[in-house]
Amino acid sequence: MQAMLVEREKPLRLTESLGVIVEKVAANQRITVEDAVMLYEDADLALLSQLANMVCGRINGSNIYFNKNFHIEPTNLCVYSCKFCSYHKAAGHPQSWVLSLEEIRELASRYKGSDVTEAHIVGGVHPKWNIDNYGEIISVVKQVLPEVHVKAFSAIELNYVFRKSGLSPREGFKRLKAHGLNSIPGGGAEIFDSGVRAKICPDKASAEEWLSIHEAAHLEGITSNATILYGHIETYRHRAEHMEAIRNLQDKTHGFSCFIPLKFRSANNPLSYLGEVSLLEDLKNYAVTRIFFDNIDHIKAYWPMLGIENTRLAIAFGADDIDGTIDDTTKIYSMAGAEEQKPAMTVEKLTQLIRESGKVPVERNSLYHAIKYY
Ligand code: V47
Ligand code: SF4
Repeated sequence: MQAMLVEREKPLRLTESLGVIVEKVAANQRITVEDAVMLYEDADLALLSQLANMVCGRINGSNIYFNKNFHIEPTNLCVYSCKFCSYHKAAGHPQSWVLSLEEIRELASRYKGSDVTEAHIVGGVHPKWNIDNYGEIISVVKQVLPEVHVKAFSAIELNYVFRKSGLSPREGFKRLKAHGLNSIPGGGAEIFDSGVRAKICPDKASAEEWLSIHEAAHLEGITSNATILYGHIETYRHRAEHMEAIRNLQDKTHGFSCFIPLKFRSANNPLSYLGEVSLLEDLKNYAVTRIFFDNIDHIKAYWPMLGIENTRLAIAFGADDIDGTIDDTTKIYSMAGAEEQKPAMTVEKLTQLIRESGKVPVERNSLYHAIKYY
């Protein structure tokens, strides 16, 4: 793979610079923030798809992963008020909820005897809950489903409750591990740049806090995911610097399992006036993300956010994981206007989607070990 992949009509200097990046990727070398910005700004989709597929194929072959999972969203009350969020509601609002432990037990019981392997638990930051409330939620799920992997609580929920309970992050994780916590999801990262954060989520945990929660998780042997929220007011440089911070932490801890680009969905929130970026921008972003992370094996195209058709395309731009069956148990994206208003997919549908993309469907567990090849 040489610089000849680059379009001929581009000005010579630009072609040469893109050519250097192509050669780096072909030689399995790390690209820089500057390179990523250049790919965002100047590379065409055909080149991005080729490069992303090269990187993805090197790591994952033809495998595309999914899992059998369900979500529990204990509450959508939240002490914060992120401007992109369509999900949180004030107490007493007709669309607000707080699940009791009995309701959580009942929800988990629906999956008893099924072959679901993961419970994804995440919600708003309840103003009154302490570390014991979070621990009890995990315990209840583990009592009903002892074999199921519990991936629970974003760094935002954890940062708030650890502080409130006077625990360092590592002490907090020790407590939750004793209840059965296995890993943590990637939410709350948004964009790390403090100027952007001040505008879109001024009152919640900072980039440094998000990163230190994940570092502490990794040091306690708890793996985690990482996200980026793109397509609002950020620049390409903000995206690239955000990814660099995550890549740097991964060099230290090796605790991130996957990276998940989350597209800003604009319905029903104070940033609605921004609208949404195009599908082409989504595909470009999957590709640059895949090319950038030489130390995170998996890039997730989260189908309830993207829609099923677009997920198929994301696979052609470097994504190798499409999340799971979900079973209509999450409201975060339906409330923000996503096409999938009742997100649920059977294994047949997931595997068909992957096969139609010319890839091999692989059911995975939460640590990305293959359970079954379809
Ligand atoms: O942190 C909220 C995002 C996140 C909107 O780890 C929005 O496997 C777009 O982190 N438009 C929570 N995004 C969801 C999350 C997640 C999802 C799927 C899988 C995993 C995983 C994690 O959702 C929030 C925020 O970044 N979000 N509102 C919105 N209007
Ligand atoms: Fe709360 Fe999360 Fe919504 Fe922010 S994104 S307001 S932290 S529920």
